[in-house]
Amino acid sequence: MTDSSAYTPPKVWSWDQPSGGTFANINRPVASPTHDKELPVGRHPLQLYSLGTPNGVKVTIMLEELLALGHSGAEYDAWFINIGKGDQFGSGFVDINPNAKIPAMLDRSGATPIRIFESGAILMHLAEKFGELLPREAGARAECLSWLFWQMGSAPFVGGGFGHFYAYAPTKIEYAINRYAMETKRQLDVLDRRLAESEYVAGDTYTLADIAIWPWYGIVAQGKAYNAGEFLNVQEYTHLQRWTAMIAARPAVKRGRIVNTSQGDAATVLIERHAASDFNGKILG
Ligand SMILES: N[C@@H](CCC(=O)N[C@@H](CS)C(=O)NCC(=O)O)C(=O)O
Repeated sequence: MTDSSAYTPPKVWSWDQPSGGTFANINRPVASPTHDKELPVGRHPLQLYSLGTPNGVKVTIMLEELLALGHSGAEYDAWFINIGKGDQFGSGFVDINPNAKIPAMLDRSGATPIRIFESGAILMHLAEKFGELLPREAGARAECLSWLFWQMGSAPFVGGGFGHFYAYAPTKIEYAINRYAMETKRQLDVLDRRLAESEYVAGDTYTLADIAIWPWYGIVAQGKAYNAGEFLNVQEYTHLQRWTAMIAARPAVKRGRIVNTSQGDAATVLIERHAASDFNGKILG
């Protein structure tokens, strides 16, 4: 790494050094697959290729909620994609997500398999397929989708911005940490104000907006992201705290949040999920 205060960008950027920091080994400026690898396919209509990160957990919570609502067509196989080892760059994965990031899904319930990538698109696909968790009335639907797209556009400032510079970057850069801490706190305030006036994010019912937002902002509010609870003073967002605890208590959320996780006590993680019985014996916190 060069001293950032002395850095003058060259005329044309080139990839001649690792960027440094956690995850530097998987960062590349190209999108092609790195190796041939077919994806496994299980017996259920929905095949999920993912990891238990906030973006991955959105989808497993959604699926567990749909199953809890009685939709057996939402049965799924959740395969573990180890992004630290580059599984997302295998040819089979890139075939279903040209952006090479988890989560990606294959809906094999029809005559022709449908690929879906981007967690927000997956949530919408599932909501529309089963007629759940996305209101039909125009105003309520617009509110719900507005919050879904707010989450999709905002969270990269938290993860790729604040989380990267506060927790993962090889050096602590005050300018970058200040910039992204300010934006992260602004976003937490957006949610706190909304949740002061509304029980759930999109109104008085639980929707896919809560499912999209909780794995990011609920986890930040619990102080479990980037070890930054104190730094961001998350306890000051009292309405966000109320909502975070309420969503965390849902049985489907407790199940969905452990799918495709591998780190921690064996009783608290579920590396792959292929049947409801896979949760038997797990401690769901
Ligand atoms: N906008 C995408 C973001 C997906 C994303 O950033 N996935 C991360 C994990 S949370 C990933 O796969 N990273 C691996 C990589 O960048 O190579 C979505 O919501 O689906």
